[in-house]
Amino acid sequence: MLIGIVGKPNVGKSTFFKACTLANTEIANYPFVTIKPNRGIGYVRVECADKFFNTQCKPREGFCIDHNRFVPVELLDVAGLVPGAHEGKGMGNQFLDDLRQADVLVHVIDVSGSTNANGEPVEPLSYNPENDVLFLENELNMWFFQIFLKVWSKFSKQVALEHADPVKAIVKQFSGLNVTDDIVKECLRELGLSNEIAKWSEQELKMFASLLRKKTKPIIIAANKIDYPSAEKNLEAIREKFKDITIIPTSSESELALREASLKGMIKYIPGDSGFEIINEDSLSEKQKAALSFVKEKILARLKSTGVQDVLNEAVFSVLRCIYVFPAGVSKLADQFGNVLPDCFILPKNSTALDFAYKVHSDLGDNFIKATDIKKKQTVGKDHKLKSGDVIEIHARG
Ligand SMILES: Nc1nc2c(ncn2[C@@H]2O[C@H](COP(=O)(O)OP(=O)(O)OP(=O)(O)O)[C@@H](O)[C@H]2O)c(=O)[nH]1
Ligand SMILES: [Mg+2]
Repeated sequence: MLIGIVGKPNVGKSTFFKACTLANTEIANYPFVTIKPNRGIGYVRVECADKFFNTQCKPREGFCIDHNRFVPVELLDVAGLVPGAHEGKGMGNQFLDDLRQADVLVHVIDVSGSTNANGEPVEPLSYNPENDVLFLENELNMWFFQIFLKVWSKFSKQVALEHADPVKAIVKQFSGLNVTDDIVKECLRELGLSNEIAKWSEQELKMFASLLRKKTKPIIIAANKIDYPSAEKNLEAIREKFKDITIIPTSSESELALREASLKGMIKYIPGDSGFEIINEDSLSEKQKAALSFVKEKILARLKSTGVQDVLNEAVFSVLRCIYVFPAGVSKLADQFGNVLPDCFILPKNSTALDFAYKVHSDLGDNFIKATDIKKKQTVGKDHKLKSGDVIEIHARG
């Protein structure tokens, strides 16, 4: 699972990334601070199966606090995009190539309207962040279009010459973009495009590239800097305008402050929670106390969370509709080293027991006999569709 973090410069992409990963990341109030992409591990938060079994898990990756399991996902924070990036403006869009493998994109916008189109600081509320939603989609679509355009003429003629299946040929040619048979078929059907791809006009290719982008790189919006006094006005307007996009208000700076305070042992904070506890009041400076009380009153009391954890969760479980499943045995929940529920896997929507077996180990998939739903103590077959929170044992030959 790779989550790309995109947006114009200076909106808080690196702050969002750092809040999720606690990686050493450069943050500053001017455009193009990030040039080389930052790659790191963040976590989605799910209810751990150890709650159901009334036990305490021991994750091999990630961690678990009070039955809240944090399952790793990969994050990529890239340089800012400006309008015209596909023509080389700003940093251009070459760096987007790092996002080819992304499953979903978090578009960070500055909902306080205090950064202009180029990411330069301006008066709060003086810039309309609606523009950013539109321009970013356009830049991403143009990025895809150019990838296609570069090879299309030669490629489409070759497909015609060899009487190849155009769907399979497209999937193979653009495999680096996470394209699947089903997605290509859906695009052709929805756009009413013919299988004779060499005959498509440039306009048709553009439409195809845009729809494929939308399906392979869906977007969720992090409406960041919601801590600015009147940012909520902009949030409402944007929600009204873009009803089909998930938009979550975030204060990445607040999340970062909470995570760092928690790491230093000053507070107990479970990422995504609506509150925190101060562990040692005396260890806090006046400035730290003021910052924490700001977060508590202005963000957590009003919005119920800083939004950062919600964005990762929504991206994976609502936008992509992925599920999470734990492998275990009927007779014991631990692996051979005694680690209870050591793994939790994120799987694509509609995954079956057989898909899960392959995810755990290809041998288990190849030699699959049956599976057991351990919570229900029920035997299930290879086509059984799994759901989030399932705990599954695979029975295989050999
Ligand atoms: N008030 C407020 N400021 C924020 C928030 N998130 C980030 N900032 C500030 O916004 C500025 C830009 O943050 P960065 O994380 O460097 O932004 P970026 O999008 O990575 O910028 P580039 O790398 O230049 O594209 C910094 O001054 C941050 O402290 C937030 O939630 N609230
Ligand atoms: Mg940055």
